Amino acid sequence: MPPWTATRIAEHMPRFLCDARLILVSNRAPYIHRWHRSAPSAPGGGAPLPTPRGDADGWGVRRFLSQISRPFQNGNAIRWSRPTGGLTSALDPVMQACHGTWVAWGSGNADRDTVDAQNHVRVPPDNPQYTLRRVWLSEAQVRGFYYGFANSALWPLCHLHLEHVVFNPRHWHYYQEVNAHFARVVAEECGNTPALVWIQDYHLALCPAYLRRCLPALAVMHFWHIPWPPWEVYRTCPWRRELVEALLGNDLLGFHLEQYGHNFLQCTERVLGASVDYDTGVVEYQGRKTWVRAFPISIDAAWWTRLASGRHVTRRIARLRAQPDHAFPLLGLGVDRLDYTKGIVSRLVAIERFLEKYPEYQGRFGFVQIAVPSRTQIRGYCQVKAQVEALIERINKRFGMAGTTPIHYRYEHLEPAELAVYYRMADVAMVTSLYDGMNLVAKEFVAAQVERRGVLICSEFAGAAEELHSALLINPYDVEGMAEALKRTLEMPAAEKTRRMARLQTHIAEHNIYKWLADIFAELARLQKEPRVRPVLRQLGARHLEPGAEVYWEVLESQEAGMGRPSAPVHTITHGHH
Ligand code: GDG
Repeated sequence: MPPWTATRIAEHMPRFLCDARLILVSNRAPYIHRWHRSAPSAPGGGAPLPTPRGDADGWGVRRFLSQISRPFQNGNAIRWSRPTGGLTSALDPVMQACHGTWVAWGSGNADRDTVDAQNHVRVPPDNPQYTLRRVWLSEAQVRGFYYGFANSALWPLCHLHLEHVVFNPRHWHYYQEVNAHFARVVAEECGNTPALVWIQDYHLALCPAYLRRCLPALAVMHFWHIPWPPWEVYRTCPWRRELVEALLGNDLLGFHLEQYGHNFLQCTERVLGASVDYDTGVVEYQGRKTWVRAFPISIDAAWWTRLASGRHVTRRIARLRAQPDHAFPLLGLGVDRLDYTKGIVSRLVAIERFLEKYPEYQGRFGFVQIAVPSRTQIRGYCQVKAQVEALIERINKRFGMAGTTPIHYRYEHLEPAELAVYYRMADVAMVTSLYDGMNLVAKEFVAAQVERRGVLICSEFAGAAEELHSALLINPYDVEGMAEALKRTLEMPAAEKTRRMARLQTHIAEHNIYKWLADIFAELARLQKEPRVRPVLRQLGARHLEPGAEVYWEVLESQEAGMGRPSAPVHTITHGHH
């Protein structure tokens, strides 16, 4: 079967949904409007702004000309932008195809100026296809809900970093309040028409329960983008009962790995005494069933390969290579949000050990660390930034020579085209997460390796390691082992590098983000056929079909014919996280 593409998935969505509307719910929005200081040629006029960097990649910021009542104020203009996170760009074509509604926080300073009375704005702004419903949060809510409970309690808890966990009742209060607010908005959007609600991530754990209370018959599913911790860690949470109980408001709950799903099932059993069938991945609680499944997320691999193959990228590589900071015969790369879970400190310590142990590489091996500013209002993030920067200074002092230093540090947000330059140019990429749900950077590096010269070093504690078998897997707690892996990589014969990279590329070309979507919707279709499934979920498709027709579509048919891998129920422990 040819790989899944945006077009193919878009063609299938309406068939799957029949006349039910897809309502996607996430904290981050797919489009953001901001005021920009500019000198407009004529108010409301369409004179193009200079093309911003990266515009050619579909990521640029363009002037927003339609649907706004006040496009200019005191020489300011509203522009819109698209965050490029894998998730928003993958789900956008799906929403465009099925014309659903996306509910998300309006965080841009011009977001309120661009919505109608129902807080709706049609997007994409230059070719409206679906509705974005913006949710407004106060500053106190953002602090308590986003920086507080979501990122100071749930994030470190799920990543096993108990030293960073803050359980603060005020944060919890705001988390409940914001989740209830999201649920109210979603319920309003559902109205009386058939809908499928799809919630994203750990910011909205309570949303399914709140929704279930007001709309008991609604079909609700959820994807959890980070790990789910084992019971021994999860039990430290004062609200352990409320969280799992709320997530059982979902009909289908997806994780990246079977292990995370297994942990979740165990927590429902221990906290709630729910009845769990580990073989089928079904948990039953208070007369309702939730199906827990593993769907490893991926990237739009073809998009990254195209981007990295562009002439702009080739020219930029040549220019960068001419600079002393990038002129090393061997170049390593790290790309991360500056987050303590990504193991940047361990990675730098390993590089230091490598240069110390193998002095012949001093002056021959350089490393580019791209660190994207992230959650800078949280103490743990400031601490890790200080550690990373102190370590880089130390390494550069120790091993710098002849006007160059081994570590080149960029603390900034780059455009995807610039990321593609680094991905393609690097001889080795180091993904050293201490724990990571999946890690999309590992997959993007593979997709952008046009010449197949580079090697991926990947932490065995990143979800990506379960799929990327031809990477060099390392333990980020083992500094000596990482230093040795780096040496092995740099000395690996070219043929072996190409062979390994080709295998990785074949894998991600097939297991791309669109296959992830197809697998999730195929599983929903499969559940609708389950005799034990409650009628509510079944009616999503069945209600709208011709009598006798079945909710079959291509993925399901091919999987049943043994051509595809059906998504496995969560029942075995295959991943060695601890
Ligand atoms: C969470 C889970 C899971 C990075 N620097 C820039 C930039 N990026 C983009 C990358 C990549 C994304 O950010 C990072 O994704 P990761 O998966 O590596 O990590 P998290 O942000 O922690 O994501 C993770 C993911 O959710 C999806 O489920 O894989 O395990 O932790 O796409 O390209 N993008 C731009 N400029 C940068 O400088 N534009």
